[in-house]
Amino acid sequence: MIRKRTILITGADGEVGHGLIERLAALPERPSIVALDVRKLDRALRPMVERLIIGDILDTKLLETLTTEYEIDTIYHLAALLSTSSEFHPETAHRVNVQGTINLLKLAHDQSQSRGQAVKFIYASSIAVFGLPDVATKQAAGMVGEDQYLNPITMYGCNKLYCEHLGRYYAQHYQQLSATRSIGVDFRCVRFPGLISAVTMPTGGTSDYAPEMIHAAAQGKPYASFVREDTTIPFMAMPDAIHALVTLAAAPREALSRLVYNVTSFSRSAEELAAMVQRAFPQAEITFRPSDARQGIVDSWPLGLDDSAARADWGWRPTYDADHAFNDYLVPTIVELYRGAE
Ligand code: AKB
Repeated sequence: MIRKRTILITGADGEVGHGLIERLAALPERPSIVALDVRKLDRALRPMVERLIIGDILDTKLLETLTTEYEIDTIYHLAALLSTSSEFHPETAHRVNVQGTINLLKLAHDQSQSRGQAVKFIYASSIAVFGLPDVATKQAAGMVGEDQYLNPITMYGCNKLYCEHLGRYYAQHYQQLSATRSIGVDFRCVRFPGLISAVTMPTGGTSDYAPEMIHAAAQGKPYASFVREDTTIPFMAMPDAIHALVTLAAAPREALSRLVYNVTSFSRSAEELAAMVQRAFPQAEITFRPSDARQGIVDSWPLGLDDSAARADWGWRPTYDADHAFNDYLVPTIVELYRGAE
């Protein structure tokens, strides 16, 4: 049987999955996409994919069936339980975030053997892999490089950091003692900052105060931020996150000096974000009611990321700085979104 060459996207109905499907479906060559998610895919995206599978990345039978039907040349592995949700269900998070990733790395390996070519494995990691011990250290550290402060304090952060190592293991050492060496998992990973989409809302993250603030204002709802005014972490507008994934996937392997890259766009405090939201929506009611637990998590994440390796190796540049993101992407798109909902 001739198998159809395809791209597999896990977590396809999540925030990043939405933007990625739209971006890939708009390419002139219109690649075949198999979308996998535990939820139904947004109706608007369904015509853009070859096949939608409602299923679990822990279901190895399902994954095996996929490999017999399709020649998967690229996997975008986006499915995960985010940081706040993972703290409520740490063992479940470990299963989904770690065992789910191993299942997909194994699938990538098996596919590479059957097609005789490496399979690209694009992995979405996070600033949650970092763990700064206190706010004074965070202030002093400033922009953090890929190999610094890797002491995550959340299950999600531990899972992401370990999966980065698993990616390296499957890419470079898997089956190192067997007679036939693995052809290859071409593992490539970006560490995202907090992401802000104008068209979807995150669920269960700890950087969610930024998107929640702006979406609430656009709907005329009051918003109480769960972090302090001075809380600062890096952010990125969703189109730049998609741009990072597809640019890294397209980069020639020999240009990549690392497997894991920081990417970032702008760092702003919660108070600065609130001021930007208020300028766009003067009626916005934003207050600050920090929660100790979630505050502690964001305080352990860096103020900013050093993404110079991504810039040097594969030409990474965000399109949106903070003003451009607010004025030309977030505000106009969100206004349109909720106008449609009236
Ligand atoms: C979260 O808050 O858990 C995510 C992330 C920073 O990875 N948005």
